[in-house]
Amino acid sequence: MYSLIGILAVALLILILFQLAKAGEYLGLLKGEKEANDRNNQVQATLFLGTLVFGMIGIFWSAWYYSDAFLFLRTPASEHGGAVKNMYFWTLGAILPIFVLTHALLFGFAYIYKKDDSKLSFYYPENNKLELIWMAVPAVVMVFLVLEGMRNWLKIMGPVPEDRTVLVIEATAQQFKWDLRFSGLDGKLGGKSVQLMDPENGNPWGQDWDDKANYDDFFAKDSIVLPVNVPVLVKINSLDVLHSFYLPDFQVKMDAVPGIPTQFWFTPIKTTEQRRVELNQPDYNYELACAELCGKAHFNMRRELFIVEQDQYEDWVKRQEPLYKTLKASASLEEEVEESDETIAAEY
Ligand SMILES: [Cu+2]
Repeated sequence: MYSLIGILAVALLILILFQLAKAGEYLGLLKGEKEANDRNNQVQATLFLGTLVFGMIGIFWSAWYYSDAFLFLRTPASEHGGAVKNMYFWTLGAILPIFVLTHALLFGFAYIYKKDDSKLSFYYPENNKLELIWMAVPAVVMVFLVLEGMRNWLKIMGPVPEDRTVLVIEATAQQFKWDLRFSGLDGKLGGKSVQLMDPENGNPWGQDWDDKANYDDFFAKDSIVLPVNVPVLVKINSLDVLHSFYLPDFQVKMDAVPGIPTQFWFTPIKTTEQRRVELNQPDYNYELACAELCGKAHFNMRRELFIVEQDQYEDWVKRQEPLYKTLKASASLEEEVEESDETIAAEY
């Protein structure tokens, strides 16, 4: 409500200034055309200067005021998160001075060089040295930023170093949920195939039941639990539209694209407990969010994520029921039902 009143007040102020300028112009017209133009130029130039000053104050004030809401300003909870955060500040450090300088020149010149009959304009068509400098400096900065970005990209998207055991999970997105398949304690995700997809018979992801690695694969039902200090490789798919697998605290995000498998890996370095202490928020939880507006219930794709010690993780895994086990239980139940139907039929 207050912000609405604020916006209205600013809009009204601009309107009043505009009307005052107009009134001044008409008044000037009565006195003479030239005077009116001069006056108008003066008002325009002052407005340019005001835009520069108030615009800059507004930009820096809002960045400071909302800094708590920027998750990327927090200490990252993953191994490579620090590198991503550094890149953000390198980029900001490179563009912020340029941003301030170009805007000061743009609006400042409009004020300083407003129409003045006592000044003559200066014809200055080109300066090769100047052009070379303003092409070369941004080019060098860009090359540095891109190379640093590539280096980190290859680290995050590339294979996990061979000397580290990795936990592979598979995230399949659809409107509006994530299905997260864990490899169980054998550490292997079982094979699957599009041909085997059979949602009606409880195999929506086409898991191949001839592959024994599938027997202990399970889907995380409510919250997701991951062990601390273990590299997690996330294999990402989508069944319908674009989604995006986003873990803000860990500085990782990857699009889920239908038909194109994507992946990344990250290593959580802080348990949920440690994060709660660090932020001094006893109820704080990590979250998995969909970062691609994917439809009406996009917000519904949010899931809670817990980072725990290895032994707690193993306890959690033991409590999960693999899909294979669920299917087998219901199949033997069906057989029993069929059998009893047959006995009943035989009796009569
Ligand atoms: Cu989504």
